[in-house]
Amino acid sequence: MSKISLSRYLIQAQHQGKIPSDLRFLIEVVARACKNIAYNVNKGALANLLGSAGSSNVQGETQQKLDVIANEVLLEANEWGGHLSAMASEEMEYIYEIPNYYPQGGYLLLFDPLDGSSNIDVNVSIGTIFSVLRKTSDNQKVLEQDFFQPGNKQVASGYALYGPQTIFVLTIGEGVYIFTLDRDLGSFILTREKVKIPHSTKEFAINMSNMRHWSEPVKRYVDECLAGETGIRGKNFNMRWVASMVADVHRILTRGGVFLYPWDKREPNKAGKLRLMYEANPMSFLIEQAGGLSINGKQRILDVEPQALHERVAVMLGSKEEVEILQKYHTENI
Ligand code: AHM
Ligand code: MG
Repeated sequence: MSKISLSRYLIQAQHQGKIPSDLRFLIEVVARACKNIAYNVNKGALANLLGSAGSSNVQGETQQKLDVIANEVLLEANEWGGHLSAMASEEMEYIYEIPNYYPQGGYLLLFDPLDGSSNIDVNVSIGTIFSVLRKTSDNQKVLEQDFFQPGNKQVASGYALYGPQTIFVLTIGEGVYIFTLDRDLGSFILTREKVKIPHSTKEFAINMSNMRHWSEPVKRYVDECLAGETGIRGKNFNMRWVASMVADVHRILTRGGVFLYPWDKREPNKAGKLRLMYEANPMSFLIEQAGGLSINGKQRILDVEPQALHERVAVMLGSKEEVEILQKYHTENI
């Protein structure tokens, strides 16, 4: 059978009435930008691209050179095609309206241009996360409030993973499809379709160094995993933590598992570390499309009504059975 490229997959989806042509174009442009980012990530020190950019983003985090480059690549690729009204990024305090000398489109694009920044300089997997919403208001000028839609309104989401292979993972609300970059062809080729996360697992992912700050339900859950086969769970668990959400989520999509970045007592006023609109929502859409669950403790993340562009949220996602246990512990703990 001939190989199916991302372009062919998207054109077929368009012909089947699953996506309109402007959304197809949008996703193709994002994927093209990810190829460009992959090229820069590969160059690394050879092109003097490692290290700090000497600036901070709105969250007060130091920006790496590649954070800044990836952000620029995504903005430049997406601003002229006529498919967008505006973009928002982890690296920009305010939304980026499409300049009026370019045609305007009906979509809003959010992204974390390079997630897992702490892994850039140590050559560990990093990725780009994106989320697509419709602009539903009629106002000519795009407002930040136009972005404040719950994740269940996303029309597409995905990520690119820059690891041993460059992988593009996508959902248009019709299951999860995985494409691998064929560098000889310059194309993303379909390598897995209709991905399903196993409902049960023996693997969890959490930054254990924060254990002393966790809430009771999270402590209880992890303690029970650590107790192994002689404990209440009756099985031994393994632990993984890449510190790149993209890589951790990709492992869960591939072989199951559960990922937690919960609220903790370090900064009690912060809902969590990860950002709702361009990290948690796009990943939650993928996870649910693959048969998993994603919650902030008690609530489905996709139902959270955003109040701010850079809002944070606690994240617990992955294999259904594990997330259900976590939800039960959080609900019992009221
Ligand atoms: P970033 O967007 O600044 O890279 O932060 C998000 C990353 C996630 O990819 C990862 O799951 C988490 O931060 C790791 O955090 P920690 O270093 O606290 O373990
Ligand atoms: Mg990030």
